[in-house]
Amino acid sequence: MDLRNIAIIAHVDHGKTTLVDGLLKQSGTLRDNRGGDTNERVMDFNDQEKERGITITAKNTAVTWRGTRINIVDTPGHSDFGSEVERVLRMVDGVLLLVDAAEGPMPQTRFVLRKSLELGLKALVCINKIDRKDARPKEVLDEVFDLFVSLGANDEQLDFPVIYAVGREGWAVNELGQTSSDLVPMFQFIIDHVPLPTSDPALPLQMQVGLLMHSPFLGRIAVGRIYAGQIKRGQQAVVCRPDGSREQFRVSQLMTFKGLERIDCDEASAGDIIALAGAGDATVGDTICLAASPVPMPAIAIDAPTMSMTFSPNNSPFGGREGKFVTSRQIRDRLDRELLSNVGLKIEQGSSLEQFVVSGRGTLHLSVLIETMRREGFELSVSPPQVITRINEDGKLEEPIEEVAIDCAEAYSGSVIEKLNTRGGELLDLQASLDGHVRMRWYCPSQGLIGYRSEYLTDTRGTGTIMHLFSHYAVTKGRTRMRKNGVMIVQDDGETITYSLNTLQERGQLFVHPQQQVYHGQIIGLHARENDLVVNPSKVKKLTNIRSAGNDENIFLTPPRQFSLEEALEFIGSEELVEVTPKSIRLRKKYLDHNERKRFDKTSNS
Ligand SMILES: Nc1nc2c(ncn2[C@@H]2O[C@H](COP(=O)(O)OP(=O)(O)OP(=O)(O)O)[C@@H](O)[C@H]2O)c(=O)[nH]1
Ligand SMILES: [Mg+2]
Repeated sequence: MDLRNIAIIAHVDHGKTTLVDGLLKQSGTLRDNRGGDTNERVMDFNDQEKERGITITAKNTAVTWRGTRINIVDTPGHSDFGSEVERVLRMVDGVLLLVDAAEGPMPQTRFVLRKSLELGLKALVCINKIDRKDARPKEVLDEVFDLFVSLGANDEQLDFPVIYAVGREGWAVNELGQTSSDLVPMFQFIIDHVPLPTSDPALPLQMQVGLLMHSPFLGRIAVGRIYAGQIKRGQQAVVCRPDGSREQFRVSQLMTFKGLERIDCDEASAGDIIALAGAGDATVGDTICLAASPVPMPAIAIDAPTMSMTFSPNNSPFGGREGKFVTSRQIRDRLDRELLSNVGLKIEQGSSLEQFVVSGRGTLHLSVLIETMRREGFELSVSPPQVITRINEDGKLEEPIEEVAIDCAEAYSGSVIEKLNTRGGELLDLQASLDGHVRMRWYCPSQGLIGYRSEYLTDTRGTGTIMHLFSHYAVTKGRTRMRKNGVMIVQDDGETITYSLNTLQERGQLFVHPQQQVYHGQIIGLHARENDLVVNPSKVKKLTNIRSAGNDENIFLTPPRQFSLEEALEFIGSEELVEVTPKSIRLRKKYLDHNERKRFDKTSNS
């Protein structure tokens, strides 16, 4: 059977997964048994992907169209999951670069295209969402061309084929102005332009693992492309790791893809993307070879992480109340397991045996892991995100700098510029568009961007977009992130009372409801001033002979501020932690004891 291998790459939200839906449906691969709305974005099947509406892990599927099998890898567009894209590009022979017809190329468009061109992959361009009212497909095509040029594309790569699409309505056309009611032009486009796999079936077997899947029946499943040779069920094979170690196994099950399913097969040969059970501990980057003639492939290179957080067991007074897994041993085992499939992640021992420094691409990369762990029943204390610095050849400290792309209404641009300036940003480019919007490009230290997203959304009344992506390392200008305001810290363990919360809310913004259990050292509010304040939220009103203590009915409390996990992580300061359990997210001081904390403050200030 004819074969094509393609990855769909783009900036976040440019419509990759929606287009894959269309390809699955129109090739007749997806049985319509899910009904209604749930049939949308079927490749985003993990819980957090559904809830957040974004793709988190790269996944593969396959469709058959007029006798050709097309292996398709859907990739995430959010920059925090960039390593997911990097690791799968070696599995394919071409990429379909989707670009939103209104937004044009964005930072992640550049990143994924650069990675593809570096690997010498053929890039096909799809200007998507041409139904948008603000679509400007011709200009966007010019911008895409400029992007190829700026990335140093060769003549052949510059001569990229183009197609126009409305992925959500399931149609594509080769020229603007043409009409079509389906994706036939898209299938044909892929078959015409994606090079055939050139891998040689006569050479000894080489399959490199690019993805891992899990099945309750088969256990771990290794997914990858066969670069050379053939593989048969029942064969003796060997896993070759980049560190030189090897592990023999028997291929107990061999599968190819069809839509969301895996179909058993007896053999497969070079060029195809397959799944394999029984390969022991094989992990991403390992090569699977025949036991008789092993030829390992080089490891997959992935950009280094730029941000880290320290995970430790939850040692708050409420530790162990809500979770199943609470010990440092359990946390370490879980993190070790995560390393097997989460290729962009790095884990090191922290300053004590109980602490683990977990590094990744950004806050979201790490918070998705924390969220997964809490859903599994883990409790953790997590330190605030810290950028990973390095020392250059001249002995100077360097910090990661990100490229920031902003699109907001002109009226808000003043406050955006002011804020980013104080956060160490450097404005590169500013363009006003006809519709009263301003587009800006900035360089800003990663450290300065921590916590900025929520401020930005407030400043632009939720109407602006902001994207950022690691760009390079530069000598640090020594700005550190500081929350301007102090916090309100609970004095003694107890339960919050409406009466006292009412007095406290005059002094700042509260994070707790009445009748909530709190502990000493917990953070329950933002102080309106710069200093921290130790408060008593459990104070009962003094009884007088006229009124009773319970007379709280007339008190109106402003609803407390609720934090998502990411917001909590970006909110806390260096001597603070986020306590994460399956049921709660609490903020706390690292040193809960008030005297101990004061002692620490004195020593660290002197
Ligand atoms: N107007 C318009 N909107 C579309 C089209 N295709 C997708 N969308 C919308 O764009 C949003 C993002 O779609 P997704 O398919 O999740 O985008 P994605 O590229 O997979 O996003 P990530 O995987 O998170 O990077 C959704 O709200 C879609 O409904 C289209 O052709 N036209
Ligand atoms: Mg997606």
